[in-house]
Amino acid sequence: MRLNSPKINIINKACIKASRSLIRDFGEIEKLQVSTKGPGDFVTSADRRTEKIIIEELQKAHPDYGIITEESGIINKSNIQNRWIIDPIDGTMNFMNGIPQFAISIGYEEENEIKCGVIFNPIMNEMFCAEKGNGAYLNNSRIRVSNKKKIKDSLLVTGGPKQASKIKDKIFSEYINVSTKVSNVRKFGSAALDMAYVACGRFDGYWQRELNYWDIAAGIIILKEAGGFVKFFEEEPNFPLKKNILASNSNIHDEFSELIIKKNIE
Ligand code: 2AM
Ligand code: CA
Repeated sequence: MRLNSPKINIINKACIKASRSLIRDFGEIEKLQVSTKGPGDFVTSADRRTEKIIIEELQKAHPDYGIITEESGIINKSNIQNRWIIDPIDGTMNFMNGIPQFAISIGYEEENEIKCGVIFNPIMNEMFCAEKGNGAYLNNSRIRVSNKKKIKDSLLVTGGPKQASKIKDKIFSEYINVSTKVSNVRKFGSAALDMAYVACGRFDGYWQRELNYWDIAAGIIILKEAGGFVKFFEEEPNFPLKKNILASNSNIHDEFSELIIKKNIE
């Protein structure tokens, strides 16, 4: 059994096409690491190339849809009804260091709600996808969140702070506080894959501050369709694309929310 719908098929096709050059680029990274210039510029062009292929493919199917992307910003601004939300390489720093923990992430939003999404790690050949009402899948198999009952037994994943963060101290102390109350915490470096891994039960929960909408758009529907709960907190109305997110299986969600959210209100 696999998820088969017109929208998912369009996104899958764009992912597969874009991943061909991305896989090739990833193969070149190792050589660049020993050069004096380093892989920085190369990664930026890989990012742009991947995004261009994805946009071309999606526009072939729906030229009028709005698009929000990491590299190109907003396209077809007037269409806010139907939008693609694209991150061509999520986990850029992993990609740049030759670590195969990165993904293409594409979500489809209709009337401000994410309706379907795909997260594709081309190196591991793992494609996570979901559509509202039709479940979540990893390649051809249905996925579900874990069944862990207690936060104290949970394996969580998080990310940040980014270098430029103004709330580094807050993020570090939150990390310490959470670490003492759960089984363990991981930092894997790709928000999209972190969400996908909660969806398939590898992690029990995920939280992160200061993300962008494209990092997690596809993950929202994949997680929900896998039976997970997603919550945004400390939202900033003037910056709707900035997100603080908390996601987990349904059993630990209340306990987890209290740990992150209540702690910061006190
Ligand atoms: P990126 O790889 O596309 O930059 C790492 O903790 C996660 O946070 C990644 O998904 C990363 O996305 C995202 N992120 C968003 N903004 C970031 C920033 N300024 N610096 C580092 N990671 C950032
Ligand atoms: Ca990203």
